[in-house]
Amino acid sequence: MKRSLSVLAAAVLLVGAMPRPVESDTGLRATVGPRPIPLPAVGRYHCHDLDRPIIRCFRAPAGRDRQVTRRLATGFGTSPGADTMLLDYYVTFYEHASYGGASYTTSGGLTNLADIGWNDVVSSFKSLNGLRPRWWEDAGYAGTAFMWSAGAQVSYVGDSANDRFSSVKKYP
Ligand SMILES: [Ca+2]
Repeated sequence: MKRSLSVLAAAVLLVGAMPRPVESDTGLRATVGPRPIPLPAVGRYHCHDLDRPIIRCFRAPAGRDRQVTRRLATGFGTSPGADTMLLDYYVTFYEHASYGGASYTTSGGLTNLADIGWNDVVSSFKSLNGLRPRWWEDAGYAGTAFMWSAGAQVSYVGDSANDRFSSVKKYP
């Protein structure tokens, strides 16, 4: 009995050490350059999801910002419907106050920030395109909602909201 238990424990350890699948039930998947990364690792990088369902991640925010800018420059007028999609990006959010730590620029709703390693992490954000995010303390846009004015640049969300957001979507 003891031996079979230790074999089982070893098997569990082995499974635990295997890379997690990059797919989630949201259909999102993530890369750093050409390399796929597990979705929960997204929270350690600087990413954007303008190419949904692909989340593109970078080791520095400048890499992400350059690519977002390039998408905007090349997107307008070159591909049907592209401007609508690109104008949908509405917020960059940050791990720490004063726009520090990991960051993420999104173009769509994120029903469960835990999927991408961002649950209860956000401390500051910058609204983009004159839009704004609406945040919820629970996944699935549930629980207490938090919102600031359109275009708000919020260097600290405050003690009552810090590290509490679990879902987000665009609000006009
Ligand atoms: Ca935080």
